[in-house]
Amino acid sequence: GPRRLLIKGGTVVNADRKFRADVYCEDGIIRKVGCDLEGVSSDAKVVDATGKLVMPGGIDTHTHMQLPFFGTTAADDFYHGTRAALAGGTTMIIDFVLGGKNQSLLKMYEQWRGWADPKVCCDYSFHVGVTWWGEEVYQDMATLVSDKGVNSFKMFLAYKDLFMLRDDELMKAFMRCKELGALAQVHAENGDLIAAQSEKMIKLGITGPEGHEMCRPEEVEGEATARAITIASQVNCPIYIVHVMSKSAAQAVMRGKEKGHVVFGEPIAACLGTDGTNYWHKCWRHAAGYVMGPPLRPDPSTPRYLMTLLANGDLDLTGTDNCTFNADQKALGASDFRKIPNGVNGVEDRMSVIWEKGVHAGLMDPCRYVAVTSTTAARVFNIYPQKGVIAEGSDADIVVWDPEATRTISAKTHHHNVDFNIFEGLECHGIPLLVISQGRVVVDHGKVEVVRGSGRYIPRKPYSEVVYSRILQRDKVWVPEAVEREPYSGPVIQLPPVQ
Ligand code: DUC
Ligand code: ZN
Ligand code: ZN
Ligand code: ZN
Repeated sequence: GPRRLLIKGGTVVNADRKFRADVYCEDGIIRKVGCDLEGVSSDAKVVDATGKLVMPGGIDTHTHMQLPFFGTTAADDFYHGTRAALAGGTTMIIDFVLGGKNQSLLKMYEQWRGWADPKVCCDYSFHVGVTWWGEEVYQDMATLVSDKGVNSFKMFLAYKDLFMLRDDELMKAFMRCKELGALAQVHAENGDLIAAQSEKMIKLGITGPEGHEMCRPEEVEGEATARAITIASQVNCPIYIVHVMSKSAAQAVMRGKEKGHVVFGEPIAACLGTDGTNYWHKCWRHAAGYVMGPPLRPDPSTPRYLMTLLANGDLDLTGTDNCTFNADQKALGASDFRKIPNGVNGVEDRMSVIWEKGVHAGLMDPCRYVAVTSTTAARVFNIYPQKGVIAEGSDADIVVWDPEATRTISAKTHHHNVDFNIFEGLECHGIPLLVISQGRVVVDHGKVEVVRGSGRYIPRKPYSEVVYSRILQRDKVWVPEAVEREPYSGPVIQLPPVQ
């Protein structure tokens, strides 16, 4: 028979408002939201949400499950990674198809689908990395948009020789994204500066994890962020800055918005919940555990600063860049920080960390919390209202949240397939009592029961109204014309020949 679920007595929290209501789901879809729905079905499983919040499940905009990287593979695969996501209240991830130069985007997309589909426990989607430029890429982008449900592409200004694009290539990629109605995402760090300065750092004998941050300080991120926004604005293309890690990068995003550009900023759980002082930790394994690109910042006031901007609307939505490596993988860089696989955890703890540092700390209200953890992601990536809202007709991806209960984050109890947690010891208010994916209870008071391979690939259509409305309007206004005037007829000075 149909799968029926009634969530009784809770307070529904959407991005726009909070209200008391029961939520009735059937076959993975929210069918009714309203008061006193117990008469709706006699054979529904009933869960009591009295005194609790009923929120749309989290959408993590940025993960790298089982990414082949630094000669190894990220420890959380699509099974462990999505299981950890669900355990923490995230019911959808958007991962990245990401390979090196000259690789076929289409073939890689199929390869990633092959990895993910048999393993994913929650719904998911893919961004695709554009790491080189050519006719084939240009064509593949169109096919990915029209046939494969991809509406976002990530370009890199860092990882020289591996992923990095030159500015002219970045501009072409922006123009193509705009043509296709796809969203242009940018990893903004200056890859040339990083390459030169990291070599210098090693020569100076600074080979430990602190060198990773010292050779790419936050100005290196701020410069690339401003440059990417400048280039996007020149071709009137909306732009999405992934992993905004520093005050400098956040300020570049704010400056872009202030000038009227369509810029989205995505801070991640790591930079909202911890900081780069950890690179100076006496224990190498501890310090290396935090190595990621861009790095966390040693200025300890950064997390609260970024959270404040996120609360205000200066930054927009959150992901994690979840890309985990075990201590023995991190040890590939034991004598040279350049070889430490870049990546940290986050997919399991993002919802709790943002509740703790955002809502519990008094910086944001529950509606804004839902916006930055779910709704805005759904809107920007064009899967709203299928995702990101508790409403009739939407997918039954739901979290029943206890805002007062606490838990202490630890690698001992997390669901990641990795032996380290960057939030170790952080006590968080706010825990997911129940997590519901496709109308099925997959987390029940700490008991995690997921179904391998049950997650669906969610195709996304181009031209999100949110992303493109202002741009399309501006294109109509901006029609430059040459001034009509008499041709110049005066004397012409003969310049001396160039020596
Ligand atoms: N940064 C990371 O730390 N890991 C994956 C890719 C990236 O850009
Ligand atoms: Zn990146
Ligand atoms: Zn240690
Ligand atoms: Zn990433």
